[in-house]
Amino acid sequence: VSASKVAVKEGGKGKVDWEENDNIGYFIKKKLRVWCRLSSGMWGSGTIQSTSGEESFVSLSNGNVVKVPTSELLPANSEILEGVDDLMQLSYLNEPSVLHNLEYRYSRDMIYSKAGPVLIAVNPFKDVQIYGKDFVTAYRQKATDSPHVFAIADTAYNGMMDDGVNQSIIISGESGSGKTETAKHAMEYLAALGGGGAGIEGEILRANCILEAFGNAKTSRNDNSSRFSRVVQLAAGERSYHIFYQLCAGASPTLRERLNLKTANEYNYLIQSDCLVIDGVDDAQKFYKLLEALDIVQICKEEQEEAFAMLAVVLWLGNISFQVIDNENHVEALADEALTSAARLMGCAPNELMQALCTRKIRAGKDSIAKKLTMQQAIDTRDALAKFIYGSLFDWLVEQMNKSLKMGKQYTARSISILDIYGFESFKKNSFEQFCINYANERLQQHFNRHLFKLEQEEYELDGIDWTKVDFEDNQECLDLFEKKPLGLLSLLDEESNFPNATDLTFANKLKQHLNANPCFKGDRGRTFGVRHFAGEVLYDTNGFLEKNRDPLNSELVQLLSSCNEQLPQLFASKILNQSLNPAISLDGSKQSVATKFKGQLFKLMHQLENTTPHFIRCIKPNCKRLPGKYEEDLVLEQLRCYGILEVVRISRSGYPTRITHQEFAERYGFLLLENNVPQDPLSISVAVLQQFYILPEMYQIGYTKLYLRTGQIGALEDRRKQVLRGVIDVQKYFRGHRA
Ligand code: AOV
Ligand code: MG
Repeated sequence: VSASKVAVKEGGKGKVDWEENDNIGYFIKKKLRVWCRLSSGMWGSGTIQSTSGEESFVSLSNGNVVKVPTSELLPANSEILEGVDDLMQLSYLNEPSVLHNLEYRYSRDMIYSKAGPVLIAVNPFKDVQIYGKDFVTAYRQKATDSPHVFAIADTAYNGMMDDGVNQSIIISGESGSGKTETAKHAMEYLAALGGGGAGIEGEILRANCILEAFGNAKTSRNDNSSRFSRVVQLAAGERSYHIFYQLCAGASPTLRERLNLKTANEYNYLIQSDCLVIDGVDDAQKFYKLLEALDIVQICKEEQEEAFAMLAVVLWLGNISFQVIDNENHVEALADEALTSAARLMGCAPNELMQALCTRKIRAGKDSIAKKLTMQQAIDTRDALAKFIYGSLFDWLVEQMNKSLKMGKQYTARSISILDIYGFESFKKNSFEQFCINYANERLQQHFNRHLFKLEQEEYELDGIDWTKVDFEDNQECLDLFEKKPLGLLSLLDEESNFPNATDLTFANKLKQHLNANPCFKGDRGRTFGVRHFAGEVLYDTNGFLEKNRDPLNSELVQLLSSCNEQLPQLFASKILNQSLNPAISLDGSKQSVATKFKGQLFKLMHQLENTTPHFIRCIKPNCKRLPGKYEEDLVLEQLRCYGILEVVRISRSGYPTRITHQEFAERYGFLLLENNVPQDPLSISVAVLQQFYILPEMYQIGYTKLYLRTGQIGALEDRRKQVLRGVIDVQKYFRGHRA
C-alpha cells in the first residue's frame, strides 16, 4: 500500500489529497479502528492498543494482538458504513477499506456496487437470482435503487428516449471477469423494455448467439472468451472459434460432402492445442441452434453455405504443407487433398493457389520477378490468408445481420451502443498485443476522465462553486507518448517496421534514443521499455513487435483473392477490391501497419463514443479458478488499481468530497454552537459552525444549496458531535439512575 501511495504521488496525482496518513495520528490517539497488513499478506482490522515509537500493537477482531509498524496503519471506516452501495460513501478510501466493502457485499451475493458514477460488477461464477422479469420490472419502476446493470441500462434507455441523446455502455475488465455476460444482461433488459424477445429485440439476442459462435473461443481463462485472431495459433488448453467445432460436429451429410468436411481432429489448425471439446458443451447441438439463429436474422440458406464454405477453406488451408525444393530452403506446396479442396472452395485453380502461397513478386526496374519463398515465409503467407478470410467472413456476417435487423423497420437513428472491450493488461511479459490493448484503454480512460470531469464541473457550476480550485489530472501526456508524430511510440514503430534491417533490439534502442525525456517513458535493459500508464507501469518486451506490426497479406494473395471472387460472397469481393485499391496497401509493398490500422479503428470508435452519453461498468474477476464464493484480495486489488477505481472515486470527490446541504449541515451540527445568540437560517448556522470549529476558509466552499468540504474536515465535527451526544446520554443515564 505504501508503495502504491508513493507511485500516486510521484505520478503527480497526489494533488488529490490523500490525508489518511495525517489522520492516523488522530486514530492512534482515539484508539479507533484501523487496518493493518498481517504476516499472511491479508488485511486485518482492529483497534490500536498502544503505540511505542515506530510500532503499534493492534488488537484484532479475533482477539489476537499483533505488532505492526505504525506508518503502515490505515484508518478503517466506522461500522455503520459496512457494505455501502457506493464507495463514495466511505469516509476513508484506502485500499483495504474498498476491498473489504466489496467483499462484504460479494459474500451476500450483492455483486454490483457503485464507485461514484461507475458500476462495479464482481463475477459471481454462479447463478445469482437477480435477473429476469421481476427484476426488470423492479428497476423499470424504480422500486429499488440497489446498484445493478439493469439500473445502468435503464438510465441509458431513459437518456435515449427522453433526451434524444445516443447512449453508450462501456464495459471493461480482464479476461473472464464477466464483460460479455454483463453486456448480455444489459441487452436482456433493453430487449424486455422493447417488448420482450419478440421483433427486433429477439433478433438482436439471436444475433448475439451468432457473434459468439464466430467470435468466441475457449481459452484457459474463459470457456467462452471473446477473441479474434486466433485462427492459426492456439495455446495448450485453448480452442479456435466455436464455429469450427460446431460445423465439424453438426454439418449435414450433404454439406459435409460439398465441403469435403472431415472431423475436427483431422484439421491441423484445430488439433495443435490438444483440446477439441469443452466440458458440458455439445457442439453439434450448438450448430443446430446456430442454424436457427441464422434463419431468424434472415441470412438465407445460400449465404449460410457460402459462409460454411469459407470456414472449410480456412480449415483446409491449415492442412496445406510445403516441401523444400532447393538448397536455399525455397518451398513448394504439396499438391494434395488440402490444396485441391481449398482451391476448389475458393474458386481458383490449385496451381494459382500454390503460386500465391509460395512466391512473392519483386520489382526489378519496370518488370517484376517472382521470388520463391522459404518455408517460414510460405507458412506465414498461408496463415495470413486464413486469417484474412476468417476476418472478412466475420465482417460480412456482421454486415448481413445489420442489414437484416434494419430491414423494414423504422429506424430512429438513436442508439444505445454496448462496448464489450478488453481491459488494461499487465503481465510478467507484455508484448505487442498488450501494447495495443493498453493504448486503447489509455484512450478510453481519457474519455472517462473527461466525462467525469464534466459531470463534476456541472455540479459545481450549478451550485456556484469556484471550479478552478479543483485539481484534475489528465493522461494526455501518456497518449502523446503513443501518438506524437514523428517521435511517438506508434510512429517510431511504423518507421522501424519499414526498415529492412531493423530488429526488435534496434527498435528498442530507437525508442530510448528519442523518448527518454518523456516522463511517461522508461528505458529499460535490452529489448525492454516501460510505459507509465494511468493504471501503473508496464514493461513491454519488443520481441516480435516489428513482425506483428507488419501486415503480411502480400499482393499475390490480394490478386489471387480478387481473381476468384465469383466464388466468394459479395462483401468479400468488395472488401478485397478495397484492399487492392487502398493506397495504404498498394501493390508496391508499402502497407498500412497493424498499429496504424488499430489506431484508425480506435479513433473511429472514440469519435462514435464521444457523441454519446457514456455509462461505465468495470467487471472484476474475484478468483482465477472460476469458483463461486472465492474472493482473493490481491487479485481484486490488482484489478481495482488497473481500472483506477480508487482514482475514480477520488476524482469524484476531488477537491470537496463532502457535500451536504445547508439545511442538513445546520440540523446536524447547529446544536454545537456555543453562543446564546444562535442564528436562525441554515446558511448562517452552517457558517457559524465552521467558524467555531476553526475550519480554515480554504477547506470549504459555500454553494447556493450545499457546503463543500475538503477531505477529512467533517471528521472532527462528527467526533465532537458524538462526544456531545454521548455526554447528553450519560447525563440522561445519570438522571434516570438517580430517579430509580
Ligand atoms: P469476459 O467476457 O469478461 O471474458 P464472460 O462474460 O465470458 O467474461 O464471463 C466468464 C464466465 O463468468 C461466464 O461464462 C459465466 O460462467 C461467469 N459469469 C460472468 N458474469 C456472470 C453473472 N453475472 N452471473 C453468473 N455468472 C457469470 V473475455 O471475453 O475472455 O475478456 O476475452
Ligand atoms: Mg467476453
